[in-house]
Amino acid sequence: MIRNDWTIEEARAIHDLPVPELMYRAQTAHRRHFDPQVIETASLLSIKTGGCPEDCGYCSQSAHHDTGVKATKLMGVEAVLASARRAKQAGAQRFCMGAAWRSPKDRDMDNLCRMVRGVREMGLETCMTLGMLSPEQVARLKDAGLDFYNHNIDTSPEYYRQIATTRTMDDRLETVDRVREGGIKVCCGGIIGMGEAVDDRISMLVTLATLGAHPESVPVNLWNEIANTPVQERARPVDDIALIRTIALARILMPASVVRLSAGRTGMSDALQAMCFLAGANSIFVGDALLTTDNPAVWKDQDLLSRLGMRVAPAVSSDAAVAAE
Ligand code: SAM
Ligand code: DTB
Ligand code: SF4
Repeated sequence: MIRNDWTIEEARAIHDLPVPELMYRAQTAHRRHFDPQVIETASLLSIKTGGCPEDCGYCSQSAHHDTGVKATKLMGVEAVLASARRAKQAGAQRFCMGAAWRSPKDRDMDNLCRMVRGVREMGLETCMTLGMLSPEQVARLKDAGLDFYNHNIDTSPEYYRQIATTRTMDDRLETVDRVREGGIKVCCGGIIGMGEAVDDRISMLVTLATLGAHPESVPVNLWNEIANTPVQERARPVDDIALIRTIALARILMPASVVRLSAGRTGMSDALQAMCFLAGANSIFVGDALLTTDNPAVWKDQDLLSRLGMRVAPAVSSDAAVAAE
């Protein structure tokens, strides 16, 4: 049963279950909707890096923090398509293009649409993450064939103000709603390890799990440390068991959504990643880089999945509608 009426108390009780029981419930939910041997893969490209006017305290690309990331212009269409071709060769199923913008400029829309069309023609799924969108921009991207739009809520509504001040959680949710209404699949998750309390992780997941329809894709990022950012001061390492509990809770609350073990895998052991897959994570980013930080080498991921007896394939949810039944 897919529910969107979860309460914080219910979610807390699930989160705090003894780990054997928690894992059993997560596995049961996972197997009801997905083949547990299958991992979906996406590849990321930063098509416009740095110089972002937003002040997200965790991000290397905000112009508010002196992180050493150089600002670039929007890449040309051909260079983006060449990168997508390499990602496909490296085994990616989806190509996700990210831009360090508050929102795209209308003058860039033609080229963004060309990128979507070109990537799609290669047989890759398309995803973009460009900041806030107007309904007109959603319509144009949909028309170009965009499959997914990533727009994270990043943390709990309660902790949000500690993390970013140039926009609100409601601004984020408004774009998520527009994307949903425009018929593009929603990729929406957040970051853990920014000094938030366990209650914030639970509240973030309950916020996602009580949307009118669950996001089709839920990225869980472990904060990748960025020097000279405000979050560096407040960040606290997330212990392995806490990460596993967060993933399992995401799987149980949103059983038909793909849960992506996103940033932070370079610091994780093989055994921890395996536990995250058992807890219900069924997607990863592949390729040596995320946006401005590292990701495990392609051969390492191939070797890990082969030793686990898992295979790369589309994570097909047996439930076509992620919307609450
Ligand atoms: N500017 C657009 C936006 O904010 O939606 C798109 C790009 S932004 C970099 C995409 C997401 O990357 C953020 O919402 C955040 O969840 C994640 N992210 C950024 N910096 C990160 C970091 N240092 N560690 C983990 N995740 C990070
Ligand atoms: C998401 O949730 N994680 C990705 C993707 N969506 C765009 C981004 C991770 C970024 C990690 C930090 C960096 O490389 O700059
Ligand atoms: Fe800009 Fe996105 Fe980074 Fe925030 S997370 S500073 S909006 S690139």
